[in-house]
Amino acid sequence: MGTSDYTYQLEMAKKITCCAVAIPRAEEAPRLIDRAIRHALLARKPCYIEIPTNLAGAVCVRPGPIDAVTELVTSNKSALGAAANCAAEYLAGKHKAVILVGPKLRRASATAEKALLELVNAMGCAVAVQPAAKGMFPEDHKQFVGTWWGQVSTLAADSVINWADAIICVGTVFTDYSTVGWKAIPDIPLMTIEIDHVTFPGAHFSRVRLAEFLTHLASQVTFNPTTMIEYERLRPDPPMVHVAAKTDVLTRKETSRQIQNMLSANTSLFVETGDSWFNGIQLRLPPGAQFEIEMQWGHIGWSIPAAFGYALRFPERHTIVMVGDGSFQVTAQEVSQMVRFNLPIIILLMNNRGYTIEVEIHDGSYNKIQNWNYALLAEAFNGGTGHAKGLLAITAGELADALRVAAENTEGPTLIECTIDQDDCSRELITWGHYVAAANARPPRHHLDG
Ligand SMILES: Cc1ncc(C[n+]2csc(CCOP(=O)(O)OP(=O)(O)O)c2C)c(N)n1
Ligand SMILES: [Mg+2]
Repeated sequence: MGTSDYTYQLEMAKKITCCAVAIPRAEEAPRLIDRAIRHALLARKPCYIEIPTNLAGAVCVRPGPIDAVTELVTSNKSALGAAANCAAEYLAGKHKAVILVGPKLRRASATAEKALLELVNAMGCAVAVQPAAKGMFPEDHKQFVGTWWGQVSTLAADSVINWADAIICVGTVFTDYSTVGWKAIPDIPLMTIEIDHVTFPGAHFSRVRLAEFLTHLASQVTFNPTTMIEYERLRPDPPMVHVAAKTDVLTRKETSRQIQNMLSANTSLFVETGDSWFNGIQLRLPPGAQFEIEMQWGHIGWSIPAAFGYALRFPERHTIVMVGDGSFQVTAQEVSQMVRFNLPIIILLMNNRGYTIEVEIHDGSYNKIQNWNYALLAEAFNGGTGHAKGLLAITAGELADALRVAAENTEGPTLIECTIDQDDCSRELITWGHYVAAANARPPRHHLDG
């Protein structure tokens, strides 16, 4: 550090993007920029292009046709056919097939969700989603059986997944978070459809694109509703929802009840790491509603800038963020950008005075944080010209009033601080936290290579 080495940022970007390039000379610009953009389009992930200020205006050679950059990669035909044959073998003799949808489904291609629906309708079996894939399969579909998240599953999805004799995994990601501390891992042989390959017990096929494979499979599978018939017996009754009186002190459950009533086809809901994950996963998404969650790393502070970028791209959608006080403090200044661009994002800040999720995983004094006056802070960003509103809700009635104010504020963000008791957290968070804590406390593995 502190030397005149200007490659640090490129080296850092290489670790967190699918392709990172730095343009050293103008004549290399077309080749390197094309390469980075091609990678980004294919992987549907960010790339990094570094252009020195004194090169940005330079003339470069003329780039070729853009098709070379944008053309899609299709499956290798013989690999696709062979994988389909293997799928028929895998499903032969199985009676209790289910489909498990993971977050890579949407990353695979723009047509992947539609292709999945074709397969689901052709198979007639139960369909569960992983938590990070919530919203990638319509929750009003008759074959939707909930979020499979081991002990903290919704709608009893675990009862049917644990009973299955074949699981078709589509874009799944198994981590300590999605498996509840490595507890919820299917223990039967799986068929795994990834973005560009398919794997079976004993066979692997490269260059088979996910959406193409799903469509192909849809044309050859046999309809078998066994897992749905069983699920209809297991499907839990709708929960009895208690409606708080206006003067009742606000609780987590009452906040969720009011948020549930706000959701529409036009809502895009962002849920941040913390109890907001669990509160968000429990909500029922109406058709058309979008759900965004970052469960790969769970880095706190993600939701505020992510919602800002999203609202710029989709101004017609109604963006709502559920975020905890601790996470909000990491990137609070990005509210300033929402104010600057007049984005009517609603931020529901759950103030339970600390890092509650961490209390359940590993408690200590570091889980306490300085309390802020969040409503005042949001309005501080106005600086005389902005239209942000900051409101505090201590009772159920105050939250309802604040949501009405938020709906009318179309010129800027509205932050509603929902004050809840420090111990008011979801049962699911506590259960999940205990298992993840146990997994994280395993003795370290000793590496032979030292
Ligand atoms: C960048 C980063 N730093 C630290 C953590 C560890 N961490 C996970 S959740 C969390 C606290 C979340 O607190 P809050 O947003 O208030 O949510 P709550 O659980 O209280 O609802 C922390 C510190 C992390 N995941 N990412
Ligand atoms: Mg908190």
